[in-house]
Amino acid sequence: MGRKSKNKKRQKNHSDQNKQKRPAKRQKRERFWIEDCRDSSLPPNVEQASLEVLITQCQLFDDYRQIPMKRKECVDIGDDKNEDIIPKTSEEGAAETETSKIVCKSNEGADTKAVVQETQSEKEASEKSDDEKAEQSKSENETIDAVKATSKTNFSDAFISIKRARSALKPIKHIDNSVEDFRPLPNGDCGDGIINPYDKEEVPDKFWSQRRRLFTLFDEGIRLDKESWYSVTPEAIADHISAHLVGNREDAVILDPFCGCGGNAISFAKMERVKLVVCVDKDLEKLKMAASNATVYGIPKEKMVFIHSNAGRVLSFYEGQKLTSRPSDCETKANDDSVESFKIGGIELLPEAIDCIFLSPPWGGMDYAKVGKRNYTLQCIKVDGIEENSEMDGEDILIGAAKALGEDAPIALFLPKNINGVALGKSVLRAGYSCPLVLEKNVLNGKLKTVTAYIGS
Ligand code: MGP
Repeated sequence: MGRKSKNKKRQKNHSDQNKQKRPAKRQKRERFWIEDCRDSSLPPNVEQASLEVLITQCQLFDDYRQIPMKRKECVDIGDDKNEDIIPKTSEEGAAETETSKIVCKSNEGADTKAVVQETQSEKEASEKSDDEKAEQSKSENETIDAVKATSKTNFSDAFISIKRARSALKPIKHIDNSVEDFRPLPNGDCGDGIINPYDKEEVPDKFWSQRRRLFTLFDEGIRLDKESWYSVTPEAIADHISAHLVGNREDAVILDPFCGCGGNAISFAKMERVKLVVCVDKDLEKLKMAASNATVYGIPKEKMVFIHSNAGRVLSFYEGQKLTSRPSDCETKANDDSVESFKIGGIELLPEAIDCIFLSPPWGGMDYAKVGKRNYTLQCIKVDGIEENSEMDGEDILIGAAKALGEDAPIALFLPKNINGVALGKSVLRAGYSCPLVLEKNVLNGKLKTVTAYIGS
């Protein structure tokens, strides 16, 4: 073999190796709280002020460069249940965690505390001498006493234990490097030759090139405003969340208090077993776009209702899944408006009962990542309050949703990948829940995109 062909072969091997390494490199860069936090266990007998966070993972795939999809009839998106929301057995846990020091930092301003625990695998614990065991139990008891002493109703010192379900331990699948590693061509051309027609300040090329990821039927007339271009949930993720939240419920009524241009609401409405999606937004133009987008997807008119109001206000009208009050003036009524015969109006259109709530609040624009890779909390979310000129944060909204639904009814909360699970766990406790909080990593084409918190059942 000549030197030239040897060199060529070496170059080819090198580029093949690089190709194989690329996904691993990318994963290394993406170390958010959810990736870095370790499993932990609650000290025994700490019942008060404790919550388990169970980390799961869904791996989804799409090909946003593809030829536009054809209009489909309204189809049931099926029983895409999270396959294994099962905590690890102690054996699996032992294999994973061994002796580990767990440092879960919560970001609660001046209250910021590190919850430091020593955990031991059961196997190691059984091998310990009696003295060591006594010493360990003494220190555990001291920790428990310390927690009990400092525990307040605001749960700032609550123990939040972290466990990973089997799905979260599965390696990230990389089925098609050409999709995962695809970078848009200049001017947002995603390979189909169509360049970004918008002002790049309004719609950056990155979002234009991903338009068919947001809505597979984008080319059939989907309408988005500036904010929605960066905040709509990609359809593959939206469909997965819908199936998970609705589960086996028949004739489900879903409340979506931050409907925006309708990505998630349409996904819920596509499900046959969903009876009604109640879409709320404070921006009437967004609601009209959502209704128009629902038409593109062929959603029957009776399956979606569009309500011009704000999230906190609408939640305050429900208690234990039932509508309890409705101000008589109905001042938010939007002139019996309608788009393509979908009903658009005010709070007079609220149904008497709801089953589940899906919360996808604004995260603070594209700057949500600036707080760092593990410091996003519900307090970072700011939305309009119930009263005029007042403000609520994400935790207030969660508390409002929990009250609106009552005991253990299901809420899904759509969050950024830099959410801190310990701080979120404390918010969930403050909202009155004590069941495990499921934090699902939404991995799309091998990349962690978003996190969905499922609370209640
Ligand atoms: P992204 O910031 O574009 O992350 O948001 P990505 O694609 O990982 O970009 P990179 O630059 O980090 O590589 C990812 C997804 O989060 C979007 O597709 C939206 O679905 C969702 N999202 C983003 N924002 C800013 C919001 C928001 O404010 N509210 C809601 N509900 N969802 C958002």
